[in-house]
Amino acid sequence: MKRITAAVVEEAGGPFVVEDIELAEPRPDEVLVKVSAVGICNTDLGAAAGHYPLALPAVLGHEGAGVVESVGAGVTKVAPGDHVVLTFNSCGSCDSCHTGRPSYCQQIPVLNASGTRADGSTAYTRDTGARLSGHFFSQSSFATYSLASERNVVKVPQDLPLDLLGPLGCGIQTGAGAVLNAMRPRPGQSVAVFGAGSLGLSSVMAARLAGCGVIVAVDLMAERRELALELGATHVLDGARDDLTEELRRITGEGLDFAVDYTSNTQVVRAAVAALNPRGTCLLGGAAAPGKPIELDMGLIHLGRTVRGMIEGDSVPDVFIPELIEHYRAGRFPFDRLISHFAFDQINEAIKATQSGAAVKAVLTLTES
Ligand code: CXF
Ligand code: ZN
Repeated sequence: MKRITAAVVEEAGGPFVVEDIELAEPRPDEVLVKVSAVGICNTDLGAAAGHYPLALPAVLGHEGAGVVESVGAGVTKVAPGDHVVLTFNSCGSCDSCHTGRPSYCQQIPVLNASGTRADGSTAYTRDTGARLSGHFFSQSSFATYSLASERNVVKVPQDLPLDLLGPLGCGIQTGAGAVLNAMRPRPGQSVAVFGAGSLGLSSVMAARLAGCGVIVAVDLMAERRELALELGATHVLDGARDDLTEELRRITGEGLDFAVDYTSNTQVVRAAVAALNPRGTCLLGGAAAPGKPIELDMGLIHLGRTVRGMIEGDSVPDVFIPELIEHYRAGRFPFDRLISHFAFDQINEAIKATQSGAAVKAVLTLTES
């Protein structure tokens, strides 16, 4: 057992409370990581609000970055002292995993949002012996130490500050991968991004990197639209407009080649699909409540348009995260522009800043890096 400090959410909608708890030693396929910093993602907030089938109290957090402290007997991928980014976990043995699409793994819910390991156990307990949910995205990195699996640690270079890298494990790889892995636009093609938060702005940067001709960012907040222009958007639109489709058609002429929605607002998605050119593709990248319906014009789809879901930017994290780091080094992907730092014990303030829109991507710092 290891004594760690963790932010525990006690009940749905309640605050995070920083307290000392016990963490079990790594199993043979597990990796103990000393967390340097961790980003806050909307999925953490959804789980804390009780929107996921995960029992509370729980230790959440799934954009951790840190230093390997120790490894289980069977781990060969990393060694103590290695710098790692923690990402989502996948089983490695279903068809999606075998064909290089681990974010569509059959076991995604179990391995990332059940609050336990796949076998139902938890490594997290209170002094009283009471069990806590953890293993969120196989990492629960709102804590000084994280117990990850060998599959969801990604080794990263040691010369970059760890307090920047955590969001590459979820939000930033999702936004960038939507463009670089899922859309794969040809230079000059057009892209519209609906919702210019950390995912949308990562998509904007990736669209510029990919040489897109027209890059439209749509958001309700003027500051976000401003930032989108600085990061590569060629046009911005206020998401409150009721003529989004017409305006997008006016900007693009033939209609959009690609759209990606992060708002999960059905009206916005309908406007996005209607603005596509006949062979255009709209990705749905926002978290929608299970069972939420959407009505789309079947005729538009029949003419050749594609509407599809997108998780974690279709990323193979061991390949894509190092690529994003190289783009960052070369100045082509300045994702540091999205990040605001908060001390770990300021987690509730960081969440407020995330919810108000004051912070695009809040990162909590735990140790010097
Ligand atoms: C999730 C959404 C549900 C599947 C895994 C990834 N998003 C991350 O924040
Ligand atoms: Zn996330």
